[in-house]
Amino acid sequence: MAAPVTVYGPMISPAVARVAACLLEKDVPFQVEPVDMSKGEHKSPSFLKLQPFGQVPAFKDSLTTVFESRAICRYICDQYADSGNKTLMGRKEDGAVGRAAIEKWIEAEGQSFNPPSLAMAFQLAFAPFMGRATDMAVVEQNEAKLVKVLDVYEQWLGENQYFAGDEFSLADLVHMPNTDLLVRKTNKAGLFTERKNLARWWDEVSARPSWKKVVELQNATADLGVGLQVFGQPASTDVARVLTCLFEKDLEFELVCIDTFKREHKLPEFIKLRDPNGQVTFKHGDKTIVDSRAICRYVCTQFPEGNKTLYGTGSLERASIEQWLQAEAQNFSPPSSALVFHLAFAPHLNIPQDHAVIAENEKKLQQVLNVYDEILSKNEYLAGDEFTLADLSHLPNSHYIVSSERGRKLFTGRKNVARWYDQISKRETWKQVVKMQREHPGAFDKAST
Ligand SMILES: N[C@@H](CCC(=O)N[C@@H](CS)C(=O)NCC(=O)O)C(=O)O
Repeated sequence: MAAPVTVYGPMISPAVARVAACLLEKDVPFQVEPVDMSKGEHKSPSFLKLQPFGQVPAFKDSLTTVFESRAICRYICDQYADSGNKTLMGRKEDGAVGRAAIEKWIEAEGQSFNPPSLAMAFQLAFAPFMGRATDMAVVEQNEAKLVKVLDVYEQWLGENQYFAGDEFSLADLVHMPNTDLLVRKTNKAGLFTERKNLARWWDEVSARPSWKKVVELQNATADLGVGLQVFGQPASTDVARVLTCLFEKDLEFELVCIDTFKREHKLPEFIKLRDPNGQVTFKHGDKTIVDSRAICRYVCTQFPEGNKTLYGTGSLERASIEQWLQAEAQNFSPPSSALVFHLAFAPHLNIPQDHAVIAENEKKLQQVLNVYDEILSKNEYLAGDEFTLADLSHLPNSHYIVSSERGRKLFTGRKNVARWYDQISKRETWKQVVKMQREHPGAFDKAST
């Protein structure tokens, strides 16, 4: 038997994962030769001898070298026919008809499924890690194409357990890497999980030991980090709150910029006037949390490193922080969110300012800030002499309010509040968020176009 087998490329590449999954199904031992794509190793003369287009994966055993992930999989099935899963490429007794039943879906995957699903996975899962902005227009165009393909799949999988009939085959396997990326690394899982038959199929195929091992190998090389993801626009106050907390905790994360401003009628939701969940989604591995303050609490309790006093160290401190976090959410946020919208956003969006709403909420916020001023005359920060989540939580709305002259007076007119805001807004972590807001202007961007 030909051995040893080498697969060249990073495991997080879906095409590399496809080959690894096939080798695992076929029980063929292999080694992975890392190719550092960030250093352009896939374009080096030695790699081009294995893969003339300079793409991963490449494959080598003692008999030959092969490139193109699907061609590699077919070769593995033929060359290692007697090993592992012997029906991956059909049963011998089913002959050409059985093979054709598999081949047609491998082609459908390569021609119809792969282009849009890979484009989406690239934009949503890879681009942020490469320091590139997600191009939502590309995502939308490809989603429209993918939906049509998935509608066909949904119907087919309603009548067939697997793509080629009753047995798991290479036809299923080739679809798995891109599906896995979209389900686990983006907010587009619903494309699969909300289609009954596709969801059933995905549950079954992704539970196979071979695929679990691929995921394990991907996690071990951790190419896409530990799996902290924030979905939303930094310009959103909820997103800004979460980003500041992640920076304070010195955590690496992936930001997936979702364009929540697309439909203008949804704009008021942006500042959370009605939507209790706000505009941010946070993922940590399999966990998903949607409330910005709940996310901050989770991050602080889950990750002890970074700013260690952000959420207090004892129960008394924690209680004190909690009472101000509640005050922010219950008393400060409603009037300040209304003012953020009418004072900071409406002028940029050519929406008429509602002066009655401004006056009403200004009055409410004045009362809240009077209490704050009193407290801040005794304490440096809201919960004592240390900057905590309680202060942090106030930053996003305060920032937008002080950006207007009328709003600024609410802060500068109160000596202790002014001193406090000046201090907390100078934190490096917050400056980083403001910089991100400038780079991803969101609604402000739409307003200027
Ligand atoms: N059709 C090829 C596609 C391989 C491919 O797109 N590889 C990507 C990584 S997933 C790559 O190497 N991209 C770098 C480049 O094209 O320069 C296959 O299935 O092997």
